[in-house]
Amino acid sequence: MSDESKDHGEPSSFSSSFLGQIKDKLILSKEKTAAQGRHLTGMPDAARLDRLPPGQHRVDKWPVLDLGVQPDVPKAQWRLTVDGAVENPVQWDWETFMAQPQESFVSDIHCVTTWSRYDNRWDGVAASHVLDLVKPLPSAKHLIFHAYDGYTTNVKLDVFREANVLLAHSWEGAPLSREHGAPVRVIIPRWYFWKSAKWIQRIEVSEVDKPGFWEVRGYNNEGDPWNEDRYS
Ligand SMILES: Nc1nc2c(c(=O)[nH]1)N[C@H]1C(S)=C(S)[C@@H](COP(=O)(O)O)O[C@H]1N2
Ligand SMILES: [Mo]
Repeated sequence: MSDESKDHGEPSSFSSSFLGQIKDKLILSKEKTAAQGRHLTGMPDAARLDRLPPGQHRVDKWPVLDLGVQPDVPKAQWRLTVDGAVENPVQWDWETFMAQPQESFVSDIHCVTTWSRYDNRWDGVAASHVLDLVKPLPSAKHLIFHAYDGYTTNVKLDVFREANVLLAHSWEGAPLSREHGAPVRVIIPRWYFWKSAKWIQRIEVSEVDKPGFWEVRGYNNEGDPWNEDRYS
């Protein structure tokens, strides 16, 4: 930098303010990286510097996307099975599910079809609580969600274990509507929304990966909006 200021014959005040600008840029980019790193461990979306992932636009209304079937699953008939490569498989009815510790999170939705919706408040049971109970075998690395409409989607076990992943029964303080996945859906805020299965019926813990409905039809096997993991 001192060479540069000499070459241009600028007074040292130019040099130091130029340095200052570079420093600010460096700090800003490091802060961004740190913000995104913190996000991985559950930093609220609202605290991010860059909140809109690349290629996304913001919407206020919550769109509905599914395969054209919106199953009607009364709470009395609803069951959730968590099984596969676990020590303690469980099957919960509605009362047992609601008797688990309840958590509340606010997170953004990012759909691969390019809409994002900020600040959604979810209530439900934390994924980490479910995993603590069923105890996946050390060899288990994958999860496959099975839904009442026949939909499936897969994630890595470690993604499901993250702090703000939820089996949600409520949105904005009211029970989920049927079209959005009642009585219970998965919410994985850090991934594109196709990974968040509506009308959840079974969570299969697995040693092998099993790509789901969209994953075998050209969608990415991962789904990180910040990495634009859209299509494979
Ligand atoms: N059971 C089930 N879950 C599903 C889907 C589906 O078709 N069936 N679609 C996925 C896709 S592609 C998206 S974008 C979101 C849409 O959720 P929403 O309708 O509540 O916005 O649900 C995901 N989960
Ligand atoms: Mo989607």
